[in-house]
Amino acid sequence: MLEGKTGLIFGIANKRSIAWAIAQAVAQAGARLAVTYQNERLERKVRELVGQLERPLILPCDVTRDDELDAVFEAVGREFGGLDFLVHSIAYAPREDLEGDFVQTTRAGFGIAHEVSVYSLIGMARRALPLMETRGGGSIVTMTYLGGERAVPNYNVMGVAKAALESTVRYLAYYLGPRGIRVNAISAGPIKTLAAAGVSGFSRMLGMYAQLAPLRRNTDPSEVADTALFLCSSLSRGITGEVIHVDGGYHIVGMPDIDQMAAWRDKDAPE
Ligand code: 0WD
Repeated sequence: MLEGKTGLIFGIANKRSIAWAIAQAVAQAGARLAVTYQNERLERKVRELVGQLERPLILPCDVTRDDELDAVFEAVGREFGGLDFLVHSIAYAPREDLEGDFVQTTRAGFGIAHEVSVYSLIGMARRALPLMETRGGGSIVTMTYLGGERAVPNYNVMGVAKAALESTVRYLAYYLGPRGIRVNAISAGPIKTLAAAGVSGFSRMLGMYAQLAPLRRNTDPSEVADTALFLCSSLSRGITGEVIHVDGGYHIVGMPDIDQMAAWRDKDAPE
């Protein structure tokens, strides 16, 4: 599906990262990849993982640094001569802003959550634009969560950032569409990763999802990766500005089945 295509993936921290599942799926489909790691702390792990792929380009990038973003896109332009797809799988908020009373959200926490998790997508899209135009268009995919549409306990400022991210997807799609570039988001159900560990009560959340989602199980990273593959490929050529939920259908449930809830409470409610 992606034979002869090139992609750039941000957000691999370790083997559990959603970005790593996506990297494997798109590489399997034939794409050549550039990936980034946030800092030296993560470099070794990312090199080990990504070394399994075919001739990867591995570059440092803290997305709060314009010079590092510039260097990544310059290297990709030099090596690949263009870019067909970009995956943004990055988010951050200070831990103290991911629990407790939302009204206590700090100015600094609000700012950093939006800078890292939202503005970074705009900065990447701007730099990707000329590289994608040389290919006659491209596809940009980012990762979001239901906490951007509904209030979810403890997700707090990250939910506000995800709402901004989803709006950013629509604005980017609107402005980049005439240049042949599509921009979409995947709204994934909870998956146990490093970032998820920062959300207070995450394990209980996994239990809830498995009980309440119509598919009655948690989201597997490979399901998210296959959707990303679809969005990066020409199979999705008519789709832009969209948020696709890959969450076992959890987001469509208006009310849980009361009998099932009672059985769950009696038997196997999560700790
Ligand atoms: O349940 C989940 N895991 C879900 C995650 C459900 C729905 C959506 N998502 C989203 C996240 O919000 C994020 O946008 O998926 C995306 C990827 O998250 P992930 O795969 O769950 O988490 P992880 O493996 O930790 O990758 C995110 C990485 C960071 O990891 P840590 O945990 O070290 O903060 O984003 C990177 C970093 O490697 N990152 C940065 N990269 C460059 N510059 C920066 C930065 N400033 N900050 C964080």
